[in-house]
Amino acid sequence: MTSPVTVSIADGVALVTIDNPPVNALSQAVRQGIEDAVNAIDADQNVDAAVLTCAGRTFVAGADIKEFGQPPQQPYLPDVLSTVEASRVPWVAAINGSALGGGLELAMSCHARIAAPGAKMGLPEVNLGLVPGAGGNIRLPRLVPLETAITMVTTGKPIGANDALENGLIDRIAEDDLVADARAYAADLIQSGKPTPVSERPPKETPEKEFWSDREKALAAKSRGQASPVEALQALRDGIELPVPEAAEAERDRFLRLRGSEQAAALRYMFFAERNTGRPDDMRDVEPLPLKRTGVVGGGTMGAGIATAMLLAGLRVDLAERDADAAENARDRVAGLLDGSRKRGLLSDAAYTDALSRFTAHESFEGLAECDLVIEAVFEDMAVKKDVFSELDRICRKDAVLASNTSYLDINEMARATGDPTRVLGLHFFSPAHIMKLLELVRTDDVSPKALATGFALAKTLRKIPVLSGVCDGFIGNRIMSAYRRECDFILEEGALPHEVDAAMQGYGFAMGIYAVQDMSGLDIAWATRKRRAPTRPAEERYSRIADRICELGRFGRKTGSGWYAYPEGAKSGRPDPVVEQIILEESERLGIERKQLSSDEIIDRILSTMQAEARAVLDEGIALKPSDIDVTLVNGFGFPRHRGGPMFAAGYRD
Ligand code: 3H9
Repeated sequence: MTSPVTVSIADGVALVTIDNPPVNALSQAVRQGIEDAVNAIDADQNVDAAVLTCAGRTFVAGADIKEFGQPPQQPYLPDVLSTVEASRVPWVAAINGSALGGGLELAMSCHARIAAPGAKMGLPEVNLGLVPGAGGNIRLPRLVPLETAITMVTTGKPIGANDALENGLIDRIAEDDLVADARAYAADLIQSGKPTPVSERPPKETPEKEFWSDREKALAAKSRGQASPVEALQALRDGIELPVPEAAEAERDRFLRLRGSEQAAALRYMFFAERNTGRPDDMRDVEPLPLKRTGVVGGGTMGAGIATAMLLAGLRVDLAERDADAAENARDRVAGLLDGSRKRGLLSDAAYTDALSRFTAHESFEGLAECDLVIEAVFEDMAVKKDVFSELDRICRKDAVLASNTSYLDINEMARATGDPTRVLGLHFFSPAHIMKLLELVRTDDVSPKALATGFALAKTLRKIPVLSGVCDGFIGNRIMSAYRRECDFILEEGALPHEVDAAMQGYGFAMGIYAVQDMSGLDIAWATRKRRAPTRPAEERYSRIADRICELGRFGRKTGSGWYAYPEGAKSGRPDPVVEQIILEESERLGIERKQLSSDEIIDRILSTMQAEARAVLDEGIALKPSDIDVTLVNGFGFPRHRGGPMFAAGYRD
């Protein structure tokens, strides 16, 4: 078998090229190839320097994650990198695309680094439940300031070439031809001599004990039970405080221990699950409609968010409202959201102006006539939505795809309001639509493969994670969420209070509990849905009246100053409210339930088993195609802790 690592020599410089598509991961063959390359170069007296480069669109994106479920195979990466660092000649890493994880560790084991202007560098191991495992904790704090090192290892966020240069992670940025500039750099080093290997340099800073313990405490409080951020901080501290050979041994032990952990297995599973939600195999060859002009109906929170998401992805957007005032408000809302992205530093002034110039708010549907795809985001009412669809059917191009952003309603019924149901599908965004990654793609009964393929293409353009769902009340996510929310209300009737349920969920790793979430998003829409369903609800079905009684008092959550919790003036989070407690106690009594204390574990068990039972029904009915799609939905749309892998993973499901 030919090696994925090749060496070619010209003018005393060896060009070492890694070619292991798609992302040049450090598989066993690549590690072996690098080690062989060092040995060959060291033995060749005609070679005075080496340039390490990668074929394809990126530098090395890290260790091969697929190998993590198996026993480590020699040569081990830390040893290979020590060999590079100990090479007789200077090595220059030429970084294009992304240098991530083991890829950045490889670059740091070289004697100098030059990057393309668009390159990104990071240590994302923490997101896989790991810590850098090949000297990253030793070399990084010898190149960059301590704070930069801490941020990089504990958040996993990559930095761009300019930041990398400013922080000392790289030495040069290439001007036009990366490899040519790297060769020139190598020639300079032949003249000036090999720089001191990074692991032989002193750490940039060596803080006191208290510094580390304070940081550890703060990080643990933020990590919601995920172990890897604190482990990464500790590994970095070892890298700074211990002698290098001991630090390397401690890092390796920590890496291998974490690699075998349940959290790492869950995060790895999520990594692949999120990349496996795309088009089903039978749709691989279907051509989507090219998306040049997109349309949105409705400029409320969802409509404006969807328009913003599309503008941020470079699309042209026409938004239709019912009159001039509403159109003006929609324009302000979209401009406000774009401005928010600008203030967070995600959008330059020029990009902001460009995005806004691609946006038009119309005071009627006529402005949507030339769109390739239109998404309606109007009030959740079937009659209103059907009117919108028949109007769109009349005005839009006959080949345009029409989509609904409904979160619960029957899209088949909406499709039947058009003359051509094959062009109708659901595109269910999550709020805030320009930030949340999840997009439920709802397959209506008659939808054409082309319309569905267009939905997948849109998801790709927006860099969102598409999950295919069948039509049912609430689709995958909201249906499962409704089931466990109902169960939580039963838990209240049986003995717990809202803040105890929320504390149990946060203890498990949710960012927020179900009651705090409801207060944040408002209780009125779900109340309207319950009222809509009341006439068809089976009399024998268990039904909790607690939420209805809270809504009857006009308590619709934060926006009204009270809901499941009270929000006294200026309160950032809700306070348990005796009014709500009284309603709960009265309901228990009315139902003849003797209240009993429920532990956090019992509460979580009830929530998880309800989620899992509903998830199995969703699978059995063919609403979701596979268990991992359900996990991706719950993690990305409903705050299920990623390091737990999702309810199906927690139930023992593995891909
Ligand atoms: C590590 O390095 C540990 C070391 O410290 C110590 C070791 C001892 N391995 O995301 P995409 C696949 S931990 C295997 O769709 P993009 C991916 O599954 C590692 N496969 O593209 C997909 O396959 P498919 C630290 C990988 O352009 C295809 O490549 N590194 C790996 O949107 C394309 O991926 C990381 O955590 C991998 N490492 O984004 C980086 N990476 O086509 C993880 C990707 O069959 N990777 N694949 O579905 C990424 O963040 C993104 O993939 C990247 C490209 C930004 C590189």
